[in-house]
Amino acid sequence: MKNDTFRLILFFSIASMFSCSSKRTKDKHLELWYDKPANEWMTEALPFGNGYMGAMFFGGVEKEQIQFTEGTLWSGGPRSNTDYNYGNRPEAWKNLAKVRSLLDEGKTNEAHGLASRELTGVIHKKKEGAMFGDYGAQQTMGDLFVEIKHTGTPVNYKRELDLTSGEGRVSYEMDGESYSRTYLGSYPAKAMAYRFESSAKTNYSIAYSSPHKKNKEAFFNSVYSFQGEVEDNRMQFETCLKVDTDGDVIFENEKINVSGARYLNLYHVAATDYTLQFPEYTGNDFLANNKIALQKLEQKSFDEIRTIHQKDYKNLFERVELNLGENSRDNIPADRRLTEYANGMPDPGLEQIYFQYSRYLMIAASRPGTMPLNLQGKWNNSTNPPWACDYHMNINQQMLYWPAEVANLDECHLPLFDYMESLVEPGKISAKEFFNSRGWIVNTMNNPFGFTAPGWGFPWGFFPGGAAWLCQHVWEHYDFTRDKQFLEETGFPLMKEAALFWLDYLVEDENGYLVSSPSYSPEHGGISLGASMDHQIAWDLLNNCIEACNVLGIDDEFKRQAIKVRDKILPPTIGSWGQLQEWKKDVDDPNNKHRHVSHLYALHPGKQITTKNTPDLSEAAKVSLNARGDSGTGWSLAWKVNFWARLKDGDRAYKLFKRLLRPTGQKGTDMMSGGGSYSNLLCAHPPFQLDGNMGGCAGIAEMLLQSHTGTLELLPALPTAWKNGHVKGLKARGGFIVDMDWRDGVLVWAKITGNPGVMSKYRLENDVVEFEIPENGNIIIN
Ligand code: FUC
Repeated sequence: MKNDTFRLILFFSIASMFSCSSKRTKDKHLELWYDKPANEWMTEALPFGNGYMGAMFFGGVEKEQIQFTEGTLWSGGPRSNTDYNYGNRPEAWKNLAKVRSLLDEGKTNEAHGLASRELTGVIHKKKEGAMFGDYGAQQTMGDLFVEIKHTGTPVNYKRELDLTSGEGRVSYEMDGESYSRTYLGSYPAKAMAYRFESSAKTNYSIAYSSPHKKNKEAFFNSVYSFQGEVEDNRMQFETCLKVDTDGDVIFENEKINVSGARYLNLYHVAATDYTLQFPEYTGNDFLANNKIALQKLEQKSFDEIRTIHQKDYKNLFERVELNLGENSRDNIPADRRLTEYANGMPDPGLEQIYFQYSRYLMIAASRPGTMPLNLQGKWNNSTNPPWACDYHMNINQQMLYWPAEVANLDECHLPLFDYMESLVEPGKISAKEFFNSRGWIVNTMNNPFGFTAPGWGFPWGFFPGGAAWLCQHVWEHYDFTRDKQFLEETGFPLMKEAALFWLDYLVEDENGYLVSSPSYSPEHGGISLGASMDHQIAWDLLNNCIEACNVLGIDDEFKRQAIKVRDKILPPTIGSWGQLQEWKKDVDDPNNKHRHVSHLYALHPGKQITTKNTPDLSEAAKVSLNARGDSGTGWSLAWKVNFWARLKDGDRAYKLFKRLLRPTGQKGTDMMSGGGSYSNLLCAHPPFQLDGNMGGCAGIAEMLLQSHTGTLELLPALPTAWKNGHVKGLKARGGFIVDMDWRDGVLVWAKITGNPGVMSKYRLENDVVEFEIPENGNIIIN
């Protein structure tokens, strides 16, 4: 960067004098609504949650179904089988040298055979057909069915999710009477709350249906309680419903019958005996937990509970506003909007709903003290869900949290860090058993019971880079929040311990570079000596460790070592057809369309490749991306949105984003190349996976604001379609908050808020401007 392109400016402006956004009113149209009940759980029902529990409501007129679960409810683990060994294969490392030498000799098939036999994790299946054995799977807790005893034809039916207040609703009229329902998940109350209202006195019948064994069922003092257990590991749980109504209540034949009610409030809690604590993962006093939650609800009205919920929700949700253009289609049901959008109808309102929906879902499912988001967030209706509804570390888990910082929800990131901390102890054992190395690892598939070993199938399961990739999240959390205490106490210890593995694992090749052997570019291309993704992840982790040492002023010896190793890692390489090589060997196939694009990690979410600092590598990334094409599963499309945004091609990113919004049904989609959105706007891998929603949200932010180079890049990849717009509250690395207005594709106003005295740079097109945050806490650009 030439010096003359810098200007040091200090702004002491009065924000409101220039603020275009001050005239703005809050967006009222953040609502997904439908004119009919849902038939299908996955594609139509609407999600809500309180962080701990996730639920979906269908909105049936005569019978409401509320499917729910609690994040800790799992089968498998140490209590399911005395042989459960966290996946580890004792002393598997004794085969490592042989696998490496076979790879050195080019005997790939033999290396694959040996690694498949010896470097894979172990699960035990007690039953034929038990897909995940003692690895287990996330479990639905069951369904609540509420029969509304009326007959007739509903008119003015509406089923909606209101993102501005964080609640779901159903309303209709029948025979001249009006009926309405409200659903919310309250994090402060640790409860879900449902309200049924009607102008006529109404009778209801409420039943809970559980796929799990019942130990005890009772109805006492208006509280229904069901205690049960998961069959294979005897994990205990309880779910309770507290009934509050102006009608009469009796409990008979396992049903709560309510008669003559104008209102019926149901307060719903659930807990298990699980604790996130290696090695037993048990001991939570779930009965006491539920009792306390119910006691806290005791003195409160539904409206009070609702007010507390909305305050908590809005405190997070309202931090970010996004306006991408005219929102004139909010009078149309979301399923129709989606179809018409795919048929070419511009709908910036739907695009902004998509962005805010992800933020809504994160607030609903990932709050301090809860389990982290899993593949389906906290929404799972099965005892045998796809991929166990687990924590997948070769793209999915990380993507789930991509929007956390930039979309101004950094508290929602914390459950991931608690989970990571719980993986260190088992992950160290796995590192020792499989690789005889220091440090902690995780591989592709992870459960809540410390399964940190490679998966039990080599091609998809071997990915020791998982922990290092997760560590990018703790570094980013620091970089966005500048919370040094977090870095010192939580972030750096995790990062350093993960780095130790790489210091031991990388081996020197014939040219003196450090390479990863054996390695597997996630789920693609076979066993290899030198998958680029491993090198890029290790580089990123060591680079962040070095920065962390500088920030904290500690650990000089480790820092020296980290620098030495980082600078010897085989760098990203350009291959024979101009592509970025996926492996050390130049063997990429230009016709390959695989959904994983792992070798572009350095471009996103990493920062080793940038358009400005490494233009040739960035061109090569473009070549690779063009070859892979514009199709993909849900998360694959979302990743491509982010890649193209980093390549500063807003129109291409937007094209991919539109594909992510392509309507798709439960059937007629292809498992491995599908992608798109169901009518409830949940992302279709297919089937439903939440990662695509979150990746898409992060991709939108990435088009509007980037900060990975240390410079705040304002509107770096604005698509032509988003001609005029406004965003408030996006976060940038360095602890900044950015608001922007643009007209005809050009920034007309921006405000950067930060701590007084903090200096940084912003880039607007080709101009780079240095700034220092003045006393009033912000600078205005116009
Ligand atoms: C990875 C991906 C699959 C799927 C699974 C949950 O293994 O390769 O496409 O998303 O995670």
